Amino acid sequence: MPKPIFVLNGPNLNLLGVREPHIYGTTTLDEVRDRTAARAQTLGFSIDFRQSNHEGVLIDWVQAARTDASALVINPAGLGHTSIALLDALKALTIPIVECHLSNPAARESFRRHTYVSLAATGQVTGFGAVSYELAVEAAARLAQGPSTAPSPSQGA
Ligand code: CA2
Repeated sequence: MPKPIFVLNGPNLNLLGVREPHIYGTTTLDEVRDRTAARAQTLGFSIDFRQSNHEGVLIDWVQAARTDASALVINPAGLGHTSIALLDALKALTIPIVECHLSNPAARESFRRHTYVSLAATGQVTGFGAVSYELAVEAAARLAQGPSTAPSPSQGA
């Protein structure tokens, strides 16, 4: 079994499904965790799903991912727009990093259009609600498995 994919969640995401359902939907973070775990399992991975309201705790978990994770999915929430310290921690990783958002920050207020996390991320999945996490973990799993060995069309018979 490969190392787990870390799925880290930033401040206020513990309120998911409880407050502001018009923006973030009615699915709770526990339900997101269960769906994401199920998708990861079909891809041969487990997940380590965590949430904190504290920047330093998230940074400690990012640092732990250096040795303990196959890949990292992170919804940094508001910290994505503000935290250079979180970016610095992410830059120390060599594993794939997928930035994940429930909403589409590019379609919201202008201050959400930039994230520091995107400077370290391999890619982003945004705007699909809870499904963003499933797609992000699928991308992370595929990246962690390395390049496909399937022949490209130009290599065919
Ligand atoms: O769309 C996302 O996933 C965000 O990361 C959510 C952040 C926001 O600051 C980002 O721009 C986009 C906010 C997380 C707060 O989550 C809540 C959930 C329910 C009720 C209140 C807050």
